[in-house]
Amino acid sequence: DLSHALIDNLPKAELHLHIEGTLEPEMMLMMAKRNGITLPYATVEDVRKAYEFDCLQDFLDLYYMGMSVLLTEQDFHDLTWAYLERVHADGLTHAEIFFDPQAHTDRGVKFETVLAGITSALEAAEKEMGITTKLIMCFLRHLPEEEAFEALECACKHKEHIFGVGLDSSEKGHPPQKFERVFAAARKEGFTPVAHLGEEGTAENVRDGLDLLKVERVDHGNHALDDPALTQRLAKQQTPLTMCPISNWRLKGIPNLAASPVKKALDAGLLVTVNSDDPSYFGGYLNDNYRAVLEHLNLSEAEIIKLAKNSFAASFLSDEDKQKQI
Ligand code: ES4
Ligand code: ZN
Repeated sequence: DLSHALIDNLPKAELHLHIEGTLEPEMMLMMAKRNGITLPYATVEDVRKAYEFDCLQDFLDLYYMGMSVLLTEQDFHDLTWAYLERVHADGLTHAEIFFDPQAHTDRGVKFETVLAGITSALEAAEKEMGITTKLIMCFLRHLPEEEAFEALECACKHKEHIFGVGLDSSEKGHPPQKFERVFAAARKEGFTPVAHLGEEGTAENVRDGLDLLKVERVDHGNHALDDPALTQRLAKQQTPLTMCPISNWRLKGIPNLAASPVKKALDAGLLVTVNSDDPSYFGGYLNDNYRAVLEHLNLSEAEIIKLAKNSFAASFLSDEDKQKQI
């Protein structure tokens, strides 16, 4: 119908997307075969059936296992290209993409192999589809600070390809404080800081991310809305939040899509955006997430347009490039 056509045709940016979370079961099995890797799945149906999660950690366990098939530069290129081609059809014109180098270097894959494969696909997408991109390297928060410093050292050799640093993986037990020093070093090196905060963690984590890590954007940020003073601060500063409705639902952060905090964030005047997070694992790409909030939160067409405009406003495009896209 009309609203769905509106969503499909609106230019949109995606700002919260883990490239390893776009690995579709078909590609996973193909790469397992091509690289001689054994997985506990025989068929695409086996893989899909396993994607039933009770919490973030349940998902992370399968996410790290799934990405074990990614070994070569070609693998990272194919993965990235498939995502961009898929969302190009959804009206996506700009993407700010996370990658998790430590999940690969820990398996003996070179940082440079990962980066070269992703980067060549980003360059091809710009040339062939006009999609602009930025790459954000995430530190895995369940690993020691020292290992995050090692990843940062690698990133410093490739500043022309890496725009920002992020923080992902298990939020519980790994508060922002743990990465205060590595974020200070990353900012000093010129990387733009963001972090997953308030996904399973509390409003206090979001506040600490702002104050200690000095993040310029909050990934998820759901639990910021539990705290009225913090909500006011985010509205006043217009700190962007990259929310992921289907992800929240599939990881049981919310009981159903009607409980997504996107509407509450819009009503509070926050610079909120809608994103897919790990579309292959959660069963929805960018437009599926827009349709989910449209239907379950009864959003108006004006609110859908606002979310699409917010996606550019909240991006790290230059003001000049934003004007071209909005
Ligand atoms: C993630 Cl949904 C989510 N939360 C935290 N870390 C992640 N890494 C990939 N997806
Ligand atoms: Zn995420």
